[in-house]
Amino acid sequence: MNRRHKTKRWARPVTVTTALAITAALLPTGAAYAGGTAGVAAPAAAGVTASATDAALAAAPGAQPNVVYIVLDDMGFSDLGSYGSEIKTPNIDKLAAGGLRYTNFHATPLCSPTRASLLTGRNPQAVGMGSVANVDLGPEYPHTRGRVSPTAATAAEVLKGGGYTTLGVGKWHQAPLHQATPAGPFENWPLGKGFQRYYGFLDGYTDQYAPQLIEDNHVVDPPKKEDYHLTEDLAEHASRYVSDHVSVQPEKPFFLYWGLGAQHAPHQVPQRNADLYKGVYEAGWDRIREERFERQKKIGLIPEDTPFPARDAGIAAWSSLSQQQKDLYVRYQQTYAGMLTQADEQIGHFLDDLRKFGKLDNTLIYLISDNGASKAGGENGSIGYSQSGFGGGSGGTLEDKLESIEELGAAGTYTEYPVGWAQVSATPFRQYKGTAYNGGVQVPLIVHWPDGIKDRGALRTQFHHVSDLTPTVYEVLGITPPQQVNGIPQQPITGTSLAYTFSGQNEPTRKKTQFFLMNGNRAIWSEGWKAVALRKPGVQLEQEAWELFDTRSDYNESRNLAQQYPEKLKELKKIWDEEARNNGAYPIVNGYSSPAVTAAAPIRSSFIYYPGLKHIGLSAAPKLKGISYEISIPIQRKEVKEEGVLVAAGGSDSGYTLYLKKNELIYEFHQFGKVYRIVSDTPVPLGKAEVKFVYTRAGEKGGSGALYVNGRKAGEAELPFTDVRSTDGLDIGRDTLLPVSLDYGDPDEFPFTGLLEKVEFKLQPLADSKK
Ligand SMILES: [Ca+2]
Ligand SMILES: [Ca+2]
Repeated sequence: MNRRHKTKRWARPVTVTTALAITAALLPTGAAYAGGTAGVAAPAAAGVTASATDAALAAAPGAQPNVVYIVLDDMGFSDLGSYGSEIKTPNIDKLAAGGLRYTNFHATPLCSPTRASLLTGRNPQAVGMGSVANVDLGPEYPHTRGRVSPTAATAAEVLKGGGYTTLGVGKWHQAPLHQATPAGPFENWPLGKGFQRYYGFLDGYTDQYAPQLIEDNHVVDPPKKEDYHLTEDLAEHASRYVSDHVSVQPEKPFFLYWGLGAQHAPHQVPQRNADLYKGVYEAGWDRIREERFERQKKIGLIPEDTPFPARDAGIAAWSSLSQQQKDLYVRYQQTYAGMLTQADEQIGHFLDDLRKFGKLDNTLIYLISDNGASKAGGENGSIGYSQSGFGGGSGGTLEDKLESIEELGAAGTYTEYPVGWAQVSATPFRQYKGTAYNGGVQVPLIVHWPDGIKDRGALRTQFHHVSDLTPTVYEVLGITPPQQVNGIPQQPITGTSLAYTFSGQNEPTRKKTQFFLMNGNRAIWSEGWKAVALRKPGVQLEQEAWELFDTRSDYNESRNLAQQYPEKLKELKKIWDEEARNNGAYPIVNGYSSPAVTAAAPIRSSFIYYPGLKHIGLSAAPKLKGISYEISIPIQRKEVKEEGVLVAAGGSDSGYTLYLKKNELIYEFHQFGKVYRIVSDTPVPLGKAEVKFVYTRAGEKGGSGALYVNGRKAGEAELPFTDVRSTDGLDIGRDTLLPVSLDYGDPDEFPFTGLLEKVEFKLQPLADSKK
């Protein structure tokens, strides 16, 4: 595969502040904190009181703590230094050393559901986010709408009503992606959900060098800064938003939500940062996993008697790998680790700013990961979409990846580490993102609040869940969430505040039950017992085997007691069923494979786009998969040198572009290293002209593309398909972010310099094809 990029983005030197490093070994063990001084903050001013009306959301009196949620993505339980890792995360470790680390904290198995749960204090199905925001099954499936129901106000809405300034940066993934257009609709965008300012991205992931960005209710143009990286950009915006706020309204508290793109794929970081880990990962994933495990015991994060889980069946012993494989796999993990160190550094800059503003001690900060480590990179990892099962590509061969090893981590790639490293991230657990085993849902939680938590650097072992974090904030702020918001009656909040753990080190958990469901993967935790069932395609739900664990004596789910305690399992399955009913989780669906995935997206067979339209994400662009269609574009030119892109989608890894250059009309389709190109056989006349691309589907597989100039066929080629998979979307009159063609030449985005009247897509009526 030969994937070139318009610019190489490797140059930026990154300094890692090792002086701040607190190695895991230096952090005291949990045992050392027995009897430590503990103090819970008295609830701040009694602020807001319960009422059935919106009017009850009166401003809270002053000196309220500020609140910051920092959400890392797809980062496993063991990846932070303070959770046993060799990865350098000195700033986050400092946060841990000044606050609390939780050893028994759980997210949901996936991105959007965790964020919905975090922001609302409820279970994801109950609020409409049973799957990711990409999946909107329509009104018949209220548990899977790709959005948060207005019956479950977010922390931003409630805190804004309580007198807070509400700020957000980074990953949103809480609006159905068919609404991610320059024209909304906006009710599920951050500003529709209680944020007053927001800068970030709507999708579940984006290219770190060429991200699809929004600010407030606007799609914004791509960053033009040399050596740009999204993680730095988000940190700068987080700092600026807070700086603006404290400069102008220092007496008023703020709430900041910060969702990092890190550590979701694509794993992209300047080479210099990855190079920090030269010589580290040659030890191999078996050895690194053992070392993390031993460190976790030493820190006291995991019980002494925790058994070391066997290597997964699908992962090769490091010693059995070829040198070429080792070289490739080491590069992936260097990139992953370098990306996390960069994220840590940026979090450190933000925390330094908070300190400068005099706000660090009076700010309650949570830092979590939204789910466990991802195994989507498969056996060999991925460098391009073509190599990623997640991106829908073929998976690619080891040879493909070795061939593109120098591209690893660069702009336009979809770099993701192989499952061997995901198991290291999951130490000491089994399984990954997407399942309700510990490896999918047990994640770090660090709470830092010097004014409210006197116990420093201590561990907390109580079972808790991401839906408990916002209820905790309401409790410590003395805010009773209103029964109506915007005139809409609110569902009860089901999370359990963990504020009692701020002082109560040894107090048993107040959580009684926690229910998990993700694409048919199920689990229930109840008073220390946990039952888990993994969805098996083709097997009836009722026939699936459940495993049973006593988590009080079995920290990492290593002893299945289902045979030994059938009655206990039966009881837990009954509780699961009750919880599923209480949370509106039936019928159980697999969001990805459901035929109704796009049911709620507007179905149209005609799209007319006018010049000046901002970038549109692929989820909201015309769907070209498996259908015949045409794109017709009336233009007007005075001179031959008027040229440029008429319409383009995606980038050079996967994308199409229709452009004029040197008086020729050119169509290119790029897919995973292959380039299909059609060039008009006659010049495009000056003056008014209509150019057209027509794609004709031929049966189940295959098809052909043709160019027309003023109604006359001007070129034709076989084209097996033309649908695009990319972090980049659709542009009219230019090609932003990742350029599709390598032939544009110098001008940035290669904007069309003639007159472009409109770009019209006419799709084969969808009734004729599968939706
Ligand atoms: Ca995630
Ligand atoms: Ca592009």
